[in-house]
Amino acid sequence: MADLKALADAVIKGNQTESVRLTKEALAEKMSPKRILEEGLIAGMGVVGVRFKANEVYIPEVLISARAMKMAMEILEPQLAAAGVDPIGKAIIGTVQGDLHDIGKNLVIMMLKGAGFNVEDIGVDVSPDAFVEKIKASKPQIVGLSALLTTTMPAMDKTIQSIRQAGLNCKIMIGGAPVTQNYADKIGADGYAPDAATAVDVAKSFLN
Ligand code: B1M
Repeated sequence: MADLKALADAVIKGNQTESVRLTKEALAEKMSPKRILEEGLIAGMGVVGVRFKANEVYIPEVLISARAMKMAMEILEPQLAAAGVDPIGKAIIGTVQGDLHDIGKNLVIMMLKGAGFNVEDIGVDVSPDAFVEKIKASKPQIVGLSALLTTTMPAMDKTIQSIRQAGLNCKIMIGGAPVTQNYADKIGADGYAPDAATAVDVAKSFLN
């Protein structure tokens, strides 16, 4: 019988070979893809998120775990789609105009995917108009803006104004090293997260 606890452990330890092997084993035993996702991969990334928040593990460990999850997801995703398993929510995330930093954004995306969200990465240096167009095309419930420079924080304000003026119905979360809850309140963002693990909590709170 495939061991989902061992699969979760493989993700926690960032053991890519084991996460792939155990996912294949579980599928070969006809275990439901949803169960493999929830009790194996998401359970493992959930533990990583808790440890990251508690400063028990750091960014390199999170990236290694996320890679182990990603490799297993590549095997699982077609089976999930075939079984009609829906993601818990849809998000698009980008770094705002003028800003090329993407390491934090990518980490947020990995953690959200790890929590069961369908996430579209729209890249870096994304203009307010491009955000609006992407939201119109993809209709996400959640839009994430990342900025790492004090000089690009005003682009978050402009982007939020453009999204609101276009009348688009979505929750907006912002984050990045210079960003604060005060700034989020000031520019009318729906939520702020100081780190990738908290971003998952904020995104989930939007769904309720
Ligand atoms: Co840049 N850079 N950089 N840089 N860079 C900083 C940010 C800086 C603080 C360095 C410094 O001077 N000490 C400084 C900004 C100063 C300021 O504005 N106050 C700076 C500068 C000035 C610049 C340039 C202007 C340098 C120059 O050319 N003169 C230039 C700007 C280019 C541009 O964007 N237009 C530049 C360029 C670069 C590189 C290209 C070399 C590279 C980026 C590579 C890449 O991202 N692919 C780079 C890097 C790597 C950094 C540092 C060293 C590291 C940033 C990082 O990745 N951190 C950074 C100094 C530092 O932070 N020590 C620095 C790790 C990452 C996981 O953390 O991104 O904060 P972070 O993400 C966290 C949270 O913030 C949060 O979750 C993440 C995980 O917990 N989070 C979100 C992030 N986005 C979120 C979104 C959310 C929620 C949470 O919801 C949607």
